[in-house]
Amino acid sequence: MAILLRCHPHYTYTASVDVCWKWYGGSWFEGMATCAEEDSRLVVLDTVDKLESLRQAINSANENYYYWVGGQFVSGTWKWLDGTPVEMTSTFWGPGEPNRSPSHANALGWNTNTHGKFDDGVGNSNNRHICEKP
Ligand SMILES: [Ca+2]
Repeated sequence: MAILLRCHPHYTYTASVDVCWKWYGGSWFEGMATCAEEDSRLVVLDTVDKLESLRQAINSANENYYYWVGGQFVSGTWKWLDGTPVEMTSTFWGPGEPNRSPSHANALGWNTNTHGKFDDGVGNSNNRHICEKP
C-alpha cells in the first residue's frame, strides 16, 4: 500500500494551516530562486492564522530570526507574489513599519525575533527565507 506524505521529507508540516515549509539562508532574491528550484515559493503570510501558526512553530523550534517572505514593494504598493495586496494594518506590520528605510527597502521581511510581524528590508541582504510548498 502506498504511503502518501503531505510534505516533502525535508519540509515541516504545520497542520493547523496545512502548510509545508522550510527555511534557508540567503537574500530575498536567492530565496526566490531556491524556492523555485524546489517547486515551492517564498511563503505568503496573508492570513492571521498562517502568520500566528508559523510564528508559534518557529518560536517552539527556537529558530526566531528575521526571515524573508513572499512579498515586495511594487509600483508603490506592497504585494504578495500572487499579486494580492499585503494588508496594511498593525495586525501584520510591526510598529512604524513599513518605514522604507533605506528607500530601496523593497522586500518583505518578517521579524520573529521581536514583534513577530513584518518589517521591510533591502532584498539583497543575507537573512533567512522561508519556502512553502503547495
Ligand atoms: Ca523596515
